[in-house]
Amino acid sequence: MSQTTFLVTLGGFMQLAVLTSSFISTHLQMNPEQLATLVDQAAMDARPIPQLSLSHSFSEADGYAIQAASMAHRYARGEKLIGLKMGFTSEAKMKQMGVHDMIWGRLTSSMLRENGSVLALNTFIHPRAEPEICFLIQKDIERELSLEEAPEYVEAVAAAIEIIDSRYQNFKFSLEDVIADNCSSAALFVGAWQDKHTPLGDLKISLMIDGEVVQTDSSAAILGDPWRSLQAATRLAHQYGQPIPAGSYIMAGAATPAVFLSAGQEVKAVVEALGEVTFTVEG
Ligand code: OOG
Ligand code: MG
Repeated sequence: MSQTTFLVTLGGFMQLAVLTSSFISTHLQMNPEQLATLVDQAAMDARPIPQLSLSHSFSEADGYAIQAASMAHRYARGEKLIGLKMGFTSEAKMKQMGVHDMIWGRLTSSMLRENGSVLALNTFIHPRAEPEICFLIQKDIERELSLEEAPEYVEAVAAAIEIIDSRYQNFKFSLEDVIADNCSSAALFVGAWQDKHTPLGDLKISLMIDGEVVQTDSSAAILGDPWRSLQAATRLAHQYGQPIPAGSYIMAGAATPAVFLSAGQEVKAVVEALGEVTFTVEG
């Protein structure tokens, strides 16, 4: 090959390379609204997608913007905001998922299931259950509350189970990814409401499957006391401009790792002093 031919060939190749990479980057660089559509569609189709952070670099604040945009799709379909959930408020959860900070997401009317009901698996990708504590809000919250004033805004507390179902392949994500995916929120079951004065700082929380305890810990694993999780929820909601109206549910986050579900299981969470909540996986 003469030197000229070589240079022409090299030039052509480089031009092609530039064209290809600009095609790939315009194709991959989606805006928050387009990324929100991806996670929303994955949830609707129950089909996992690659982690967004593999093709896009974005911040936690961007993750919350994507989450808000994906929720707008749900509201447009008629789902109502019923509350908020805290995530990664225990060491056990952070360790299981390989992340380092707490997060918050939104709960909608379509996620709330009746205690004791049957959960069909076909609308989920790879659902997991985790035992939780839920707060029922009594008065509108529009600012960060102190730990001391929080009880005044709460009506009752209950044992709960959260179903999480990451829209990402293999349930693998970065903190930004999981925030964008509304913190894996998929469904929740709430037990009978109990006196809000019940001390929550050191209650035994267990998840049982078919009568056997599969996870157990103390509620102290949740930031030392689940009330701290509620306090953090008021801080984060205020920071991101999300009001918490009276009647909202606030999930404090799991004290234990989450457990994959399979057909036919009887799942129950038992929280000392608060009672139990249960569902059956369709078999
Ligand atoms: C994210 C949700 C975390 C909790 O209770 O810590 C969460 C996930 O683990 O997929 O809900
Ligand atoms: Mg949870």
